[in-house]
Parts: sequence; C-alpha cells; structure tokens
Amino acid sequence: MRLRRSLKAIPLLAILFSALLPLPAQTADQAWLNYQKMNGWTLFPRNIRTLGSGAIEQSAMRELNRGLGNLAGESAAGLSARALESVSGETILGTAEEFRKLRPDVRIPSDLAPGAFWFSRKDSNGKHRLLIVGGDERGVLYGTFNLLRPRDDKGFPLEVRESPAMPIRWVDEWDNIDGSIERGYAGRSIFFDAGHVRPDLTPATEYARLLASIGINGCNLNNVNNASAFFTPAMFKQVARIADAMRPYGVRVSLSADIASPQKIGGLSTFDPLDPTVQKWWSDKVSEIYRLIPDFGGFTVKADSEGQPGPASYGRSPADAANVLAALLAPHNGVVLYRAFVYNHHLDWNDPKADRARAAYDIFHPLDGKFAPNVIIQTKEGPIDFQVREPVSPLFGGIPHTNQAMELQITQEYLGQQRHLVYIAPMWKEVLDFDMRVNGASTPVKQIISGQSFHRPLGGIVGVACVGQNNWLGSPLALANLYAFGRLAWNPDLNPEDIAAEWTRQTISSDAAVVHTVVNMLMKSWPAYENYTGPLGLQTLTDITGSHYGPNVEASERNGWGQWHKADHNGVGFDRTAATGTGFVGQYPPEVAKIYESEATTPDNLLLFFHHVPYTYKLDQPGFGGKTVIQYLYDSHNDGAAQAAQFVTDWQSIQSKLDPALFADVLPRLEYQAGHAIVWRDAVTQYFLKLSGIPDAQGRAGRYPNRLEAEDASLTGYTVIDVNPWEDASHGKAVSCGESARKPAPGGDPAPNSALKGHDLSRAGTAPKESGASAPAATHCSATFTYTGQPGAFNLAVQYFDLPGGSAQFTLSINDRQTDTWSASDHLPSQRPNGDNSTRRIVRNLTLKPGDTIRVNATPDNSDPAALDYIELLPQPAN
Ligand code: GCV
Repeated sequence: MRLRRSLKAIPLLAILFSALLPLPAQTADQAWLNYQKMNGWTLFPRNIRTLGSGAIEQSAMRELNRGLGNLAGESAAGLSARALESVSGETILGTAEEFRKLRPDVRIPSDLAPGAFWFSRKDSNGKHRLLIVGGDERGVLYGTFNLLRPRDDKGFPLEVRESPAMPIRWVDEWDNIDGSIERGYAGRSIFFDAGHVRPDLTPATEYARLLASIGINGCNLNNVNNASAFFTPAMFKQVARIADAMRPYGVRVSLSADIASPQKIGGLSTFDPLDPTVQKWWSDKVSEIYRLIPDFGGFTVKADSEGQPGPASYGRSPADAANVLAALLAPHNGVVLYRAFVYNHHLDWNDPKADRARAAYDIFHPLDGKFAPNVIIQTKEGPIDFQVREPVSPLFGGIPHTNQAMELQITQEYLGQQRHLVYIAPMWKEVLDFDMRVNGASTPVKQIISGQSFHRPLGGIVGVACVGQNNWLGSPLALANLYAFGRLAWNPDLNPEDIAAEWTRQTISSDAAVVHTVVNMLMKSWPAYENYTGPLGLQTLTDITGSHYGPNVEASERNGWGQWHKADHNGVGFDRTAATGTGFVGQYPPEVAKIYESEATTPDNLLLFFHHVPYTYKLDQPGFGGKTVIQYLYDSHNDGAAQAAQFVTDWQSIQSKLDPALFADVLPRLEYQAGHAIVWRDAVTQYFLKLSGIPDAQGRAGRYPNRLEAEDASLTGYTVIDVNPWEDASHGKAVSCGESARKPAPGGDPAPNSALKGHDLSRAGTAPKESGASAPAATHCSATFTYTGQPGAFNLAVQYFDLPGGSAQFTLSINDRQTDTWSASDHLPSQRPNGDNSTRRIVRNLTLKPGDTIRVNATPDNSDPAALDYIELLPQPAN
C-alpha cells in the first residue's frame, strides 16, 4: 500500500518539479515571426540605417537585421548570384519628417498619416536603394514588417503604400492580478503573477513585436471584471515596466478601470462619478499614472454589467461616468473605451417582451451625442455575446454622433476554447462588411467604426485575445485568428482567405499543397463548428451558465441571462420582431429592419435568432435545400461532424511536408475535435428529436446501431448513472467507477472564473447535481461486452468522460488480451461526466468474430471516476 502511494507520488513530484522550473521563454518566432521559415523571401540591401534614433525606429532596424541575419545565415552558397547582387546597395528607414530634413534629395510622398508607410525599391547609379518611410515612427515599423512578410507568387513588389483603416487597433487581455486569465485557454498570464507584474517581461516585448507586425497599437492589460486591485501606486509602478517593455514596438498600454474603485480601494463612502471627492480620487490616479507612463492609452470600462458596479447605482448614466474619466485623460491624449455590454442578467424568461439583445441599444442610443470627444463606445459585434453566429449589433447604426469601436473575441470562449479549429476571420469579415443602411445610405459597419461614415475623429476595433504562457493561444492553428484580427483591423477590406494563406506561408510553409490544404481547413472550420453546435441562428447551444464549452441545449432556457432559443414541442426560435415579438428588430435602420421582420427575407442562417417557427417550417433560401427546420438541424449536425473528421484526413495528407513537431502537436487536437463534434452532434440531435417528436428522415438521430452501451454491459464495480444534461450521453446514461469516493467541487460545477465574473449560479436553474450513487468506492471497474455481429475488421471507439482532478486509467482487451491502454489526463471543464468532457479514444485494426469479449478495464483517480458511455464499432476505411 505504502509502495503504491510512493509510486503514485513520483509522477506528481515530477509535475511539481517541472512546474517550478522556469518555462522556456515564449517568443514571437513561435507564432508567425519566424524568419527562418521565410528564409530568402525578401531580398534587400544589407547596408541598413535609420535617419532617426527613436526606440520604435530602432526596433524596425533590428527587425530588418533579424530577417537579414537569417538571409545571411543561408550562406552565399545558398543564394544565387543574382540574389546576392540584389542585396547590395542601401536600405534607409525614417519618418517622412526625417527624410524631409535629412534627405531632401530623396522624393517621398508628402501626405503620410500617422501609422502609414511607403516603401520603394529602386536602382540608382547601378545600386539598389530601399526606402522605408513612415508617417511617424510606428509607420516605419509597420512598413518594415510589411516588407518582411512573404507574399504570394506575384513576388516582391517594388513599391507599397498603406495606411491603417482606423486609429484604435487594440487587443484586450482579461488577465487577473493573480496571473489567471478569464476566458484564457493558453495557460497563465505573461504579465502578472501572484499579485505582481512578472519579473521577466521578455514575453511582453515579444508579444508587442507580434502585435506590431500586424499593426496593433494598443494593449489593455487586465480583466474588465474586478479591476480595482490594479489601481494602487505599487501596481502602477509595475505596470510602467510593462509599458516600457511594449513601447519599443509602438504598443501603448491601458487598463480596465472599475467604476467603484474610489469606494472599493479608495476608502470613500461613495463612487458616484459626479461626486467631487470621487472625481478628485480619479484625478489623482490619472496624474499618478501619467507621471509613470506618459503614453498611457486610457481606460476600458465595464460597468452595470454582470455584477460589476456602475453609475446606475447613483442614477447616473454611462455618459456621466465616461465623461468624468475622459476629461481627466484628455490632456494626456488618453481615451475611455466604455463597453456597451450592459444588460440585466436577471431577466424573466416567461416575459415574452424580455430580451437581452435589446439592452445595448436601449441604454446607449438615447445617449448619442452626449459623450466627450475622447470617449469611444466599445460594442461586441453581436447583441448577445460572441456566439457562433449573431446578427450585427444594431447599436453600430444607432449612435452616429458618438465614436465607436467594435469588440471581437479572438480567444474562443464560445467557439471551442482553442480545442476546436475555428478560424473566425470569415465571421468577422461578414460583420465588418454588413451594411447598416443608416439614413438609407451605404454605411458598412467597417466604415462606421473607422469613423468614416459619420465623420468621427476616433474609432476602431478591439480584439479580446487573452494570450497566455502556452504558445500565446495554446493551439498552433488558433494563432491564425490573432493574425487575422490584426490584418482586418489594419485593412477590413482584406479577404479572410488571403489572410489565411499569408499566415500559413509565414507560419507553416510556403509549399503550395500545404497552403492549399491549410487554407481550406481554416476556411471550412467556422461553418463546420456552426453546423455541429448551433445553426440557423440558434447560437452556440452550450452550457451558458457554466463552461461555455460542451453541449447543453437546455441551459439556454429558463435562466436570467437572456441567452435563449425558446424551443418547445412545436417549434423553436426567438420572436424578436416588432409585430409580435420583443421589438428588437425595430432597433435596426428601416431597410435592415424590414429584412429581419419577415421570416421569408431573414437570412436562413439567422432565422431562429429572429423568429419562432414550427419545426416543419421550410428553408427555401439557396444553400438550405428546401429542408424543414428540424431536418436541417439533423443534417447540419451530421455534416459538421463529418467535416471535423475530414480535418484529420486533410492534415494527414500533408504530413510529409510539415515540420514533424507541428504535425504531431496538431494531429491529436484535430482527432479530439472530431470526437467532440460527434458528442455535439448526438447531443443536439437527440435533444430536438425528443422535444419535437419528429424523426430524422435519414434515421440517424437517437439511433446508434453500432454502439454497445456501457449501461447494458456486464459490469464489475461500475454503477449506472444518469448523465446531466441527459443529451450529453448516449441514451442519457453512463457508468461510473468509485462514485462515492468522488469529491465534487462544493456547490457543484462553478462557471470558470464565476467568482470573478459575478455570475449568479443560483439563478441559473441548471446548477448540476451529482448523481447520488452510494455504493462503496471501487478501485477497479470493468465493463464487458460480447460481440455478436459478423466477423470482420474494425476500428473501435471508446467514449469515456475525462474529468479533471485525476488521471483515470483505461485498458481495452479483446478476449482478455490487452490491445490498448491510455490515461484520461486532459484538463477539460466540468466536475461531472457530461458533454464538456466526453472524449473518444479510437483503437484501430481490430478483428472480431461472434462471441468475442470486449472489455474496458478502468481505474479511477481522485475525482476522475473513469466514467464510460459506450463503445462503437466503426467500419474501417478501405485502405
Ligand atoms: C470578462 C462574457 C464572458 C465573461 C466576460 C463578459 C464580458 O459574459 O463569459 O467572462 O467577462 O462576457 O465581456 O464582460
């Protein structure tokens, strides 16, 4: 017994020990700035100099030298004579002003705006001359990165001139002072740890490099929830170190500000923004910050939202609060990004007029024109919360006299949490291109937020990135989203497919087959995810009060949060029309409202967001095949899961052309996704089959002929349990080993970071209960199945639940011969077996004949009870 314990302690010690070792420093090369990969792409004269001495210009020069370093590292032998010749000459970097002063002999464009650049390559007197000219220092840096970027087959251009589409191009990090990250899926903060700024800020500088390479100029460092802990003198000093680390790449830092800070940490009895003592408190804070960080960007504010306090406590408006802060920041060139994500999360589901989607417009439209010139209203792209598909928020058309920014989410909270491949740029592009038709004129959202449509001085785009210590976003292919965000912020007219190709060339390989395959996978990934999670405007049908990850259809009903789909026995969808629904549709300008008001003209992919229709409603628009809503739900979930499986095959098809480490890193992620897409498919189709009572015309929903259910197996030690929600397990049941030994988290399953967010689970109505097995704890369990089909060769899927807090062990034996063993050691959400952690293991190439026994042996570990759902025999592919 003692021996067993000490043996068990070895891996634990190893984990603890490795946790104490410093992680190897994270660098921008791990993302897309790997000049080794781009070797030889860009040839430029090696004699490089800058006209100015500013830090950002020096960064530009360093960047060229890095690129050159790799070019030179290729050695003369590796370069053709022509290439070597083409790099002789000079490269000159400088701002337009510096050129005018110091090199009046050189002709440059006269009207480069801040951030803009122009570069040109010319032959002069037999020598090459490359000029990189910026409207300011940032422009020089952006031009340099542009020059270093591998291009498509058209080759290296002789002249390029570009300028950013909008002034605000920021990322938001939701980092907490203890180093955790709300909605972060890539480990801990690169900035903070245990109440302090990290001693080594090399990753912060590397992050700034990455951001600058795609034109991002601001980074809001901390979580919008509970931000007051950051507003102490000691913390300001430390944040100044982050600002120093990021400044050389032109990235200004800013902070989320908690409106209640004067009371929470300032010792005042009030936080009323119009109270003079409160204003004095903010004024002192702002002065203190700018003494330390002269180029501080400003404040991001979440107020009166999801438990965060705000001006409403004193009957004040968002404009009152925003303007007080703005007045203090204005002399320093700082701004307030006031978030329009303000809503009541105690809505009454039974009230047919209650609608969370209305909130932002209802609150902010009446305030249009009342905000100070340096306030920007930051609105999430859709009216709910980063769902797999939403219509564009009508607020973009509703405050023409106010500066606006669009908030997008790069971190994949509702989009598979970086475990699923979802390239979001095509969704962002649809949103940016959407024409709001304000006053009956063309007003695409991208032009509204850039300030162009309504002649606003400020505006822009903010991406919630939540990068962490684990390769920035955790999964290598997820980095395409960060890259695409920056490219679209720079130029929203770019095409997501071209951006994907650009990213692939820099990050993976320039090989044509690789670029083709990866771009194809990326472009198909959002539609696939939408298909298997929530098509037709249903939104992501996940556990909205908990993990926001796996399927939980019922969670989006009967809660106060207002993320509802209103499915009943007869129909599905939320009537938001002006005529019979909540009136949300009326918030759009008339031409758009007219489209959404009618079922016939609402795009089918948003139908259920706007309308409640019978399951038998026919989808007549192109691409929807004239199917009924219910049949489309069945089909799309099957198509989506099939597409996810195809990603595995696609990736395997380019194995020989990929870096082996990258191949090996990505493959299991795609395999996992393919398995989890099946969990999604089955959960949603079973749910709607039961609710509607209408069968799947193709007979797939709820029928799994090749499955052997664990609850029907011959069980030793295992107890049959009800899975909650029922649709997350085949037939609602599973078996669990050592149930009574488990120590579920007190109070059930909290939402990740729920304490921070203030999510009120008691109102959720879906707070999970542990299924109450009381059998003595088993230390080993087995489920034995007898094969009764035809003899043949199969792959076999074992569907089990991989719970956190332990690494249960599984083995699979055929006729008592062990054929596979694995441990359930992933870190998936939820403390109980459900769709968050339902996981598929595929054992390949088994031959079976009637009477063979298939046994799954399991050993639970701590809070992981080695729960098992079913096994499934899969036909083997022909090869
Ligand atoms: C930072 C959603 C997320 C929260 C997030 C909130 C917001 O509700 O689940 O984690 O809190 O949006 O954007 O403020």
